[in-house]
Amino acid sequence: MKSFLLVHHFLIFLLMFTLLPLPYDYNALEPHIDEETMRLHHQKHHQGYVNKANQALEDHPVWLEKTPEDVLRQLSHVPQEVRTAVQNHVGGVSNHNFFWESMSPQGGGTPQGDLLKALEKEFGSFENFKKEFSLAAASVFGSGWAWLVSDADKNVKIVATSNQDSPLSQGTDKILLALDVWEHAYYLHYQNRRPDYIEAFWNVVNWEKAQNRYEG
Ligand code: MN3
Repeated sequence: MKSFLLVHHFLIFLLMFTLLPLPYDYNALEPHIDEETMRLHHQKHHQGYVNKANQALEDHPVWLEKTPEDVLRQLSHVPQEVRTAVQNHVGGVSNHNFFWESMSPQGGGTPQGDLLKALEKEFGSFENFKKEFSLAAASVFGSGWAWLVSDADKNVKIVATSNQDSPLSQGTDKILLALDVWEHAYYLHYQNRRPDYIEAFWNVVNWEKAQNRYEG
């Protein structure tokens, strides 16, 4: 009986979302994204979403067995009494996971290969894609996200979402890039100048990761 209880508690412990470590140091994206913003954003904001996502699903452990991405893809099947909390907080967990990986200290430049061809086909040129993505990110009213996604036929598309809504809940096949345009993502360094922050993102954007996702 005692060992059963121990095993039970151990399993409960494992059935939780966790805060993934950043794939680089907090100061690695300086001067484009400053260390203090990165630290607060990851340790306080992202951690907060992890905690609240676990709370929201504590009475529905079957959903904690899934990845945050699978939960969001199946959002319409989440029990209704926790669906909004899951949309917000599991969304916050997953969206930030994509965001950290969308940046790299070795980032910037242009994509290559099939992804570059797909962007040129859809937007005419890479420069025009950048312009349209920046405009979509700058135009999000209030808090939200800009995304580069691809569908099952490998067509690329720019999407904007509000709050912590994920394109995965809207039938998107793959997320290639995520840009957080909540004020907490830039206010300490850029204050109200969201367009300057968006411009800085292009200096650290992780095209290698986006290409791997697109081709994978
Ligand atoms: Mn954020």
